Amino acid sequence: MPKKAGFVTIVGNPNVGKSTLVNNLIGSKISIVTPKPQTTRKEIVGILTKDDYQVVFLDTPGIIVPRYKLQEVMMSYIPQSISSADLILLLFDYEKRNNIEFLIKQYSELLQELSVPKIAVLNKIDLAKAKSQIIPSLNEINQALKFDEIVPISALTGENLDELEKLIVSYLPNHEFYFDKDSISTLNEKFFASEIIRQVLFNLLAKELPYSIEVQIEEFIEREKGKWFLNASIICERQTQKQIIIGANGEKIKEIGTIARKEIEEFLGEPIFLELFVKVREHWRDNPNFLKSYGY
Ligand SMILES: Nc1nc2c(ncn2[C@@H]2O[C@H](COP(=O)(O)OP(=O)(O)OP(=O)(O)O)[C@@H](O)[C@H]2O)c(=O)[nH]1
Ligand SMILES: [Mg+2]
Repeated sequence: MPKKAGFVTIVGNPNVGKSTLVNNLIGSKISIVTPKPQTTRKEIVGILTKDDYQVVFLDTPGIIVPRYKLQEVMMSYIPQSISSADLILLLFDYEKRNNIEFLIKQYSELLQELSVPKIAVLNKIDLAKAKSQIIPSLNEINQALKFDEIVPISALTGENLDELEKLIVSYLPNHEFYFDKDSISTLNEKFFASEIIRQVLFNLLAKELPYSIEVQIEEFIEREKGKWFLNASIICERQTQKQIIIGANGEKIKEIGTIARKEIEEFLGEPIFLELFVKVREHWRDNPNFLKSYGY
């Protein structure tokens, strides 16, 4: 049988569960997930390989109207990711079902121009009290725009993901694998380590502060014997933010470090020594030079 392979771009509003879906389909936590919107900031590549197919998922930042340069750069990744797609998944959040018609109107211009197949995915159906409750939302999606398929799922519980995977594969072209069958991403360990720290910061810091934060791995030293050594900078915008991140008597930064170290160790499968420094870089989110140096 000829092999199938292709690129599947996942788009949708912030917080609809795009990264959760990629992680669950691939079976690895490669894209960070938090309860806060705008968690994903770059295109995250996740590769699923089975005997006769390879799906290259492109997870993207949730679509928003940008208010500062970082968000502009985040949004610039979306047309890029879409242009390499063999198939588009547009995710909707069942919790936000009252907005579906409005959302589809927003997306229709973007989607109608695309010649590749499009699957509408209604996520978080575990939140419906009864299965019958999701039918009106599916109908609404169906009436608002022409999709090739409409699939209800729960990325969290895994409900209907096997069916979604089968559908995705049915739309893939016959093609040789793009990547080694053992690779799960094109991104490196250093990047994943910085993302894990950012995930911890999103979870531990209140409201708006995570949006002013970036993480840079300054040193990443693999050792044959003994613990690997990682040094990371936590970049924020103001001195007052730095004080919050460090906390009274350094309690907060200690907590951040402990949790991040454990999660990075789990990801790398190696014991590590993690050193964290907090730096202030005023208005980095609006500074093209800082953004560039942080890989945006
Ligand atoms: N109940 C429920 N929660 C979900 C489901 N999928 C994702 N979530 C939750 O929704 C929140 C956002 O999930 P993410 O995967 O980070 O969402 P995202 O679309 O990648 O968000 P951005 O990166 O900010 O655009 C997290 O708290 C997830 O646990 C689901 O199927 N059911
Ligand atoms: Mg995400």
